[in-house]
Amino acid sequence: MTNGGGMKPPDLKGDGRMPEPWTLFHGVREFPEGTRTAQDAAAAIGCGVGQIVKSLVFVRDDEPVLVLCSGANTVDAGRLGLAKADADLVRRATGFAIGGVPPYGHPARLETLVDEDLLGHDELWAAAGTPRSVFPLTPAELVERSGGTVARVSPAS
Ligand code: 5CA
Repeated sequence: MTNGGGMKPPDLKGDGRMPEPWTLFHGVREFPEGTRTAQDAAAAIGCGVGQIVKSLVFVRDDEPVLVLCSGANTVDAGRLGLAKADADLVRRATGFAIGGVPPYGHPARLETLVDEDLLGHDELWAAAGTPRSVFPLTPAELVERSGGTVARVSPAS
């Protein structure tokens, strides 16, 4: 993992050291055919697209905001006051490139919103840092490890 932009590393273990990715993501599965998009990931895993966690970076007041969105949903950026980040900011804010951004394990803590619809599944799958790797976790684990706030992120129906 990189630590660009002079940001402080996370202190998940309380000793100021950077956690290694393999201590953060358990049960990682690699798919040579690729898991770059939520649809690709669901097809490879054989799960519903709604079980895929999209890790999307936006900007609000010049600060990055991470939205952990169900693969079945789109983010209502306008209602949330968010603008989409470009690929450079995604990399600087998370340490990872688009298509492999994990929901936590970033070089600095990000304001994070968790799509409430993700809580309706027993098992979720998220990117493990590359466009070919994913790992399973429960909604409770996602909320706890990301430190995110559960919210409605998609347009009101
Ligand atoms: N590995 C999959 C499933 S976990 C994954 O990472 N999906 S994702 O949705 O979290 O990441 C892909 C998202 O990156 C796209 O939905 C899109 O919102 C965003 N994206 C794709 N290209 C760009 C780009 N050029 N600039 C900014 N964001 C982009």
